[in-house]
Amino acid sequence: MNAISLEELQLAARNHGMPLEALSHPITPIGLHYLLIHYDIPHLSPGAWRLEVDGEVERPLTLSLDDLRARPSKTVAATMECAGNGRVGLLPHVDSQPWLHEAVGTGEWRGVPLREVLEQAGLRDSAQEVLFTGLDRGVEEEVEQNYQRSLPLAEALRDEVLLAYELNGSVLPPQHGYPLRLLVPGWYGMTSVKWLGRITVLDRPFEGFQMAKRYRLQRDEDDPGTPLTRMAPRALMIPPGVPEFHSRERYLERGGCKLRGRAWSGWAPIAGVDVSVDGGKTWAEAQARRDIDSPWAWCSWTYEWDAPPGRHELCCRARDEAGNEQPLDGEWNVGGYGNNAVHRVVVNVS
Ligand SMILES: Nc1nc2c(c(=O)[nH]1)N[C@H]1C(S)=C(S)[C@@H](COP(=O)(O)O)O[C@H]1N2
Ligand SMILES: [Mo]
Repeated sequence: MNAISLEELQLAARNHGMPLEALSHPITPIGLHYLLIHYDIPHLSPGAWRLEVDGEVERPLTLSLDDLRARPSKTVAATMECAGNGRVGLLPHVDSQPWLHEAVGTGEWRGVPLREVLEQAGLRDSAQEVLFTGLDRGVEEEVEQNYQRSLPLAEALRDEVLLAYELNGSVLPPQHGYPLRLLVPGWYGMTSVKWLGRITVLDRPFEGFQMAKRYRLQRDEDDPGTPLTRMAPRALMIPPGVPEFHSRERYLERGGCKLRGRAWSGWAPIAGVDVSVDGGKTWAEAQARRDIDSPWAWCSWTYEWDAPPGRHELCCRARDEAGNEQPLDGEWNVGGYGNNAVHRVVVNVS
């Protein structure tokens, strides 16, 4: 494993992951869902806050939180994962938020369908993309900026794309975007802009920092690369047994052990999950089951293992109905994105 710097530790202490034992919850409890915050969490007062909708629209809108809450709402259970999940597994080391596997969570998000707000504003024929501006501000590569991301119009108009003001039945917490965030189910988390202040309909693709410089798969610094969009398939395992405090290696007794975990893909439903109990030499199919009534949420899987004494490396691997499968090893790229190499857990059986 490669060493991380003090700067990376600083990021990791602010942006925590979901402890993998929390995979036992179908809906991740608030506080266990991972966090990724580029700058500071803005402190926004609900009375003064407004959402502006402008750009290529017939009728620009200014909406308060009460205006949004008064509209018909929709609830969507969706799994969200950071595009940098798995980054530390890539070599040479990529200097950024040092995720292992835990930058994921599933929320029950409630809000207003984005499409209905865009329809109220009236899209002009020139509309091509929708730009989302967060009210958080910071500096990256000497560029001072608000966090901004755009979506092609067709994606923005999908039924399940929400302007969310609730998570798991509670008011959206400050760290998850209070008072309002975008939710784009199926896509990596960077798309779901928090602390929304403005939605601007554009007549051309947005070329801002988080589109042009970040969240792209680049072979090297000169490669413009391709943008990250949907989540690649991934299965994770609840580490069985008990952990050793320092190394986090697992300890359990010989005999029947039910391995459990969850799997998701933003491209298509999960087609199957395979498990290896010998470090990836041989594989057998796990029982995968959709236990949340939402195509955007992860499914659960189980595998009956008769654990023999010794030290073993357990692995799990997901495939989806679009034919995507997790690789054994990740592919290095400049930003350290999209590494969905199989999850490996070392256990000591006595
Ligand atoms: N305004 C704003 N939105 C943001 C971010 C941010 O830093 N600022 N981080 C993005 C990234 S990279 C991810 S992975 C998700 C994380 O959402 P969560 O912290 O609610 O899990 O939020 C996205 N939306
Ligand atoms: Mo992210």
